Amino acid sequence: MNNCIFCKIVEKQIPSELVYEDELVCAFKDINPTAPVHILVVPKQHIESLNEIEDNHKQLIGHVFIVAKLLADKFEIKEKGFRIVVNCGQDGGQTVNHLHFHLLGGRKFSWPAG
Ligand code: DGP
Repeated sequence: MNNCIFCKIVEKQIPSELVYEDELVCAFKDINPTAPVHILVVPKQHIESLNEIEDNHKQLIGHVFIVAKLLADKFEIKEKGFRIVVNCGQDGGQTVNHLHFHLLGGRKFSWPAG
């Protein structure tokens, strides 16, 4: 946790392009965007991954999706559509071990995921 890059962003020890913040989450632009809109919605609490969520995180996780929807509206991707991605673990492609939700939009995505 001490060396967690997202904890440092949450605590403003390192800069980010912050687009939203409240008592539970913050959201900032991904440093390596893969779509015209690529925002990370991040719980302030350090949770390593989706594997570590518990019953007492239900409100927090629900809140993340409400914030993501608000940001989709703010960044004008709500009407055409968007994607929310959570990478979990090695095979899931997770590279930062602090739970985060990718909000992606502004282009058409393919399926299945690569
Ligand atoms: P994931 O692969 O799902 O763990 O995604 C991690 C994302 O975090 C990746 O798209 C790049 C982004 N990222 C990594 N370090 C930083 C950083 O220091 N600042 C910002 N804004 N994004 C970062």
